[in-house]
Amino acid sequence: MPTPIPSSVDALIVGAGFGGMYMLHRLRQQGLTCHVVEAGTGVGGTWYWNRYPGARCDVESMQYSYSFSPELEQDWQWSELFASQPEILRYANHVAVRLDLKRDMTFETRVTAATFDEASHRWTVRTDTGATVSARFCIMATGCLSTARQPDFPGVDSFKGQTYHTGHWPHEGVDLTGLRVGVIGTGSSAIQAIPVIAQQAAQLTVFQRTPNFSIPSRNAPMTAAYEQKWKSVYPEQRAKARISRNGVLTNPNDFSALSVSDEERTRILEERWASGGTVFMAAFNDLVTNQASNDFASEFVRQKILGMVKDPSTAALLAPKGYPIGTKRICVDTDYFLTYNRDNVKLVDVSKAPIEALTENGVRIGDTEYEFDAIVFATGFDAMTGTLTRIDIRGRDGETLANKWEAGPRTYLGLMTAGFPNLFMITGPGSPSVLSNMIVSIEQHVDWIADCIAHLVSRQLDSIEADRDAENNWVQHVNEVAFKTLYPSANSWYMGANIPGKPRVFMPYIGGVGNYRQTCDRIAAEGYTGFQLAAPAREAVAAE
Ligand code: N01
Repeated sequence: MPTPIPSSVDALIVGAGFGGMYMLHRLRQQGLTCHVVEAGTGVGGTWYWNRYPGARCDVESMQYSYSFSPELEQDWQWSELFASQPEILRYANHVAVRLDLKRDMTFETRVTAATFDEASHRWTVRTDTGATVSARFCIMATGCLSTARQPDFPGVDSFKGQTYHTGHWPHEGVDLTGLRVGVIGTGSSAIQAIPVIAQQAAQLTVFQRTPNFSIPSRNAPMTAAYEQKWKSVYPEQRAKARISRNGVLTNPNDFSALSVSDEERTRILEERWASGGTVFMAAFNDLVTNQASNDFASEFVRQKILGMVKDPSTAALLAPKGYPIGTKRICVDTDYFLTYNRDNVKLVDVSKAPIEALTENGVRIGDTEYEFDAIVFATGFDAMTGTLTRIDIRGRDGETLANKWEAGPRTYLGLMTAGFPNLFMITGPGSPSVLSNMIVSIEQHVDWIADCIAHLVSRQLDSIEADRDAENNWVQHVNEVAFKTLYPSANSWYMGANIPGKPRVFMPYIGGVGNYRQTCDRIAAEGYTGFQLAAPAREAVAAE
């Protein structure tokens, strides 16, 4: 029986991932009454849902963890350089127990609607269990990649075998041993899952529409020396990450790929390839802004792929072409390309001849039917906006968020959207979010929101709302910065390109985690420039 939801709170938080968990902790510390509503049966967000084989984080575990508690970061021990999904989920549960978060959380309950009442300046939030809660603040900690994109192939329901989506993997696990398995998609999730599935399945067929650039992770067991090295300098390292470009310490080279000789460029790329992981993209400072520089890095990785895959036609299909490296989310793998050297693995190119239908036996392309016992949809997410616009959120004058964002998301700083007072988003569109170490960006947003609410409470103000002009300027700025880079040239989910009919808008803010933090801090220090703070006060929020 889920914990009952109180009928009235100061702050209602939607989602019990890393954002919702820390938000609850901060606001409780400030004396607010708060409650978290979560669709899953437990905490962890992304790491609760994405349980597919091989799931792991591509940010180093020493950097992918909360930094707000020195005791927590010193106590917790990671077993690998890159933590696996089960270990990150254990960490999330450890934090929830340690901070006693679950007593203010209701699980197995999905928020379906949130309506702003102009007279009381309060939100009425509804759930799929019929609960209604009144809240002064509504905080969407709903994640950027939380609405799975289920493919709508004709005949999808006629397939007699099992289908799975990587983002909704069964909690009890799936035994694919000895089965004929099809995987549709070759994004980050598939690239992690395929090498593991290939070891279990009798036959694995991968349907690839767009090949991806992927860098070997070089994952390894954590050593005591490496862990201690980090833990002895955590405060300094965390401070550096907060003002870095992506919230990850990548030891970036601050010079152009064009400023060095051919030999030196190759030497640097080899060095990055050998050390592994996304730090590859920090080999030069212009890989995502200068086509010529990017061409070198793209070609370097293409040659690596061609060198790893034995069958020349499979190798040629796997080598990405037509978009610059890094402009679709760079992938990180363990033996992904080598997996295609196995006798039981086959690659099918669906870029020109797409999957037409699912049949009762499998997948049909033209006259060919591929027969399977199980099909894995690694087809991604309706990223950044999909979860928010699926909730019936209504602000001033009954305007819905889905309607307001019809031509693309409009936010001020990715934190609020005009016309929706006291509705905050953690890592919303228009903030660095998915272009950064998510935990660094989550902590920054939670701290900013908590400080903002403390500001309102201490001044007995009713509400805060983004100004339309400030929002327009921010949307324009987000767009301008994006179009100074190579990112918009790729058909990526950053651009909404993976969802038919979704507006093509570059959704995250690419101006850099450090710059963005400075902007948010300055705006707060100036008394929340670009926001309207409602006065006179009705009542002190914390005293409700
Ligand atoms: O999803 P994706 P994902 N027929 O959208 C293909 C994060 N993440 O779940 O590129 C055939 O990247 C689609 O093809 P195309 C990370 O931010 C992080 O893998 O549209 N194929 C694509 O290949 C990541 O970027 C980690 O042409 C179809 C694939 O499905 C994000 O999550 C691990 C198709 C979808 O790839 C999403 O990754 C995992 C069709 N009809 C995920 N429809 C780490 O931290 C779609 N596709 C390591």
